Amino acid sequence: MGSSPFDAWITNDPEVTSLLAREWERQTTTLQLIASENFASPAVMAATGSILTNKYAEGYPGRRYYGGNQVVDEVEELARHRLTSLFGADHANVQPHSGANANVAVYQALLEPGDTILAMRLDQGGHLTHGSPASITSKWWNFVSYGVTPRSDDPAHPGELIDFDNVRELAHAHRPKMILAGATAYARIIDPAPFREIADEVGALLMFDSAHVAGLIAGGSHPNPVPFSDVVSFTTHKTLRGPRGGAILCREEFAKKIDSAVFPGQQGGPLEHAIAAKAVSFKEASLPSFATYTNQIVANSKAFAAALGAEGFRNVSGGTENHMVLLDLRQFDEELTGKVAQEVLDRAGITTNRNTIPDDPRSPFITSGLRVGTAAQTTAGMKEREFAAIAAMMARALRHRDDDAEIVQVRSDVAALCADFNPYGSFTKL
Ligand code: DSN
Repeated sequence: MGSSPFDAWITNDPEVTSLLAREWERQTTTLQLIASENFASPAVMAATGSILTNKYAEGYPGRRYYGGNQVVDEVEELARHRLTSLFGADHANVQPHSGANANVAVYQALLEPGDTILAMRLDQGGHLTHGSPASITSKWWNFVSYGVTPRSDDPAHPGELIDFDNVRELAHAHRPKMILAGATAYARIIDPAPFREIADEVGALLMFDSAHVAGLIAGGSHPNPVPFSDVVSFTTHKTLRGPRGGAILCREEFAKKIDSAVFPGQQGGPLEHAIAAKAVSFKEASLPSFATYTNQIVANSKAFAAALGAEGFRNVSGGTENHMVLLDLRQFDEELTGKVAQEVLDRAGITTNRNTIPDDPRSPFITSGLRVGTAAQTTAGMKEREFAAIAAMMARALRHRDDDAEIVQVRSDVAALCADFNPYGSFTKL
């Protein structure tokens, strides 16, 4: 069993120590292909586990409801400054505990209950907080949903791309107060320019949820939505590779409303240890090495998509331009569901998540799709060659899913690959 350098801090709690050691082992000996995950740096993890966890700091720098916040004020100011510089934004709020909190705070700040928001439908690639019937957002606001264009068998025009004619038509028909761009299962670049154009045609605000691609934007691999948007929300732990949490960027005119919606509107005391870790990650994301990293993420995804295609999987939207590949499993095997594929791959040491695909005939719990991402294993140093090998391992495990010996063999090949690409390799030697 492996051990992390943090274990020394908690040796008086063998149960938790043992659980952390097991998770350390899992993360470093199996493949992490969940598109929304990454390996945070040791510096980010150290700040997350720092003394700042002890401090109450309700309010904002210079306007706290508790004493003793001299240092915390500097921490949060540093995080805000680094973030506005990174994306060229007027104002940043770094307090949201998560992306969901950030999104709800934006709606709360800029809309009245019942106002209309035009957003991407969950089963077409949108997020729960984009008005899913299961989310509180759909109870408080009136969501109208756009989707993607129909699938086509013409490789030059594969379809399953954001349907801007549909966005424009719905915007003119429903006159939403806000148009929301951004997705959670969409493998193509989301161009903010046509969204801005449509928002201006109908006098709507434009919000861009860049949770998945914030790192790709910071690294210059994707267009920056900030100059086009009134508000940009995101999580800090996906491609941005920071601690688990959320953040909001906005134009100066909305700063006061956004801040009031986050605190006291949504949250109480901010997690200043997480904010310090966010500050660390914003600095990391501003370095030239981060641009190299995000370009490699995209190159790896393209190689992965091509290799998966060669194994018989269908790439939804015909390929990828970001950190994820969304697979339609039916072409590989009509009987194979996303649920079964995820479970088989788990047994083989390949961590993925099942996902609905556009017009999926199966339920969100079963699905016909699988979502895989390259951000985490790219952090671990993997390149195109390794992703081609992973595609072959996935196909092998899924083809032989009823053969335990074959699954054990794939798991052993996965472990051998991971041994050469441990994201915390040098760290474990401390
Ligand atoms: N659940 C996250 C994802 O995996 O995309 C988004 O919140």
